[in-house]
Amino acid sequence: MKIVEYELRRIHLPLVRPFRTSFGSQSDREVLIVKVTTEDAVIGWAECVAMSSPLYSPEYISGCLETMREFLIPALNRATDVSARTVSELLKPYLGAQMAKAALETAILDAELKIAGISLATYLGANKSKVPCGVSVGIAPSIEALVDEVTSYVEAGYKRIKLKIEPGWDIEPVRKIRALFPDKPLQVDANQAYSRSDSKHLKQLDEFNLLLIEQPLDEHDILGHAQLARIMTTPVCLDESIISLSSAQDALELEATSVINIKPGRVGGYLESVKIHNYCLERSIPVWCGGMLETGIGRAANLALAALPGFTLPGDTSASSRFFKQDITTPFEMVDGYLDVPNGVGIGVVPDMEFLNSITRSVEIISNK
Ligand code: NPG
Repeated sequence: MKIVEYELRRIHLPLVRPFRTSFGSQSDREVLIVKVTTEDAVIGWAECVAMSSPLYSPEYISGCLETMREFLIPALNRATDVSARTVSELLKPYLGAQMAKAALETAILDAELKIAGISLATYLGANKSKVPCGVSVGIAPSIEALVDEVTSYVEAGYKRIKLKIEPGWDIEPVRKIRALFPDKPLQVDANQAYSRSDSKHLKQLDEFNLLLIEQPLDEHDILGHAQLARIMTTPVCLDESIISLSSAQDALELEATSVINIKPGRVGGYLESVKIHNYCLERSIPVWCGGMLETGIGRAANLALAALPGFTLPGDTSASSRFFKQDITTPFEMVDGYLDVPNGVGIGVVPDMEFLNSITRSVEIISNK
């Protein structure tokens, strides 16, 4: 396949409410949308999940744009034939850049699957037509505000609640929510906010029957996570530390994690995600699909992945309305706590161009003619 044009578009979407994590608060989402056009004028779409600033990952939108423009797209353009399966090998000389690489691979995959006439879900190996929805709840201004927010999600039908935690916002909010919803699947996410010396403090979370504690320590502290996992009964789940299949294999072997959050952007794409999924499935390690406040473009592709058999825990696959008043695609609406997996060709959705243009801040075209 030949790609004749890459379009890199920055858009800005307001969030329905501010989203606060241990690394910062955001009230809007800037997104980099990638569009590829093949020589036969087939279009593929993808979303780069990097944030505006390097707070969650070293990658950030301006950096991804530069990496794509200066290195990744020229490398793809030098190849005579490009297919999604060859993208990671072609881009291997350029280190890191998982989010940028994932977006390019996914856009190419979307175009390729449109040509082949199959859906991403089928291609990846999905065995479900709908997936249960979890919701990620930010750090709230007060326990009362948290209770209100969580209650609204429980009433809306969410099957699992994830509470963001940080030092000073952990045991008490979790105690309160657990007391109100004794049977609700509940988990916490620290986004690296603790250190090894907090292990006794974190162990107090064991009394709340949590599904898991996500990324309590620094992303590089695999040993610390293994030590913590030994003393806690709550399963430790890694997110930021898992950037590839091999990092997942190492963390599992070292018993630093017993559950894995798979985020396609963080690991370099959907194909690498399937490899991690397959490795975990063979070993009965549960996995779930993380979220990065995706628009409908990224959400559609995540739903396809979350429909694979090893995704046995609800993911951060929430309805479009969790974050956005208006999505750039037909919104994903939750029915009885589930979202349908798109079954159209490719990722199964396309943006509403009028709305997309209205929220576009810049467009850059890189052609290969
Ligand atoms: O549902 O899309 C969603 C958000 C889920 O909490 C969520 N994502 O650490 O997993 C995370 C967190 C995140 C959000 C990370 C934005 C980075 C950026």
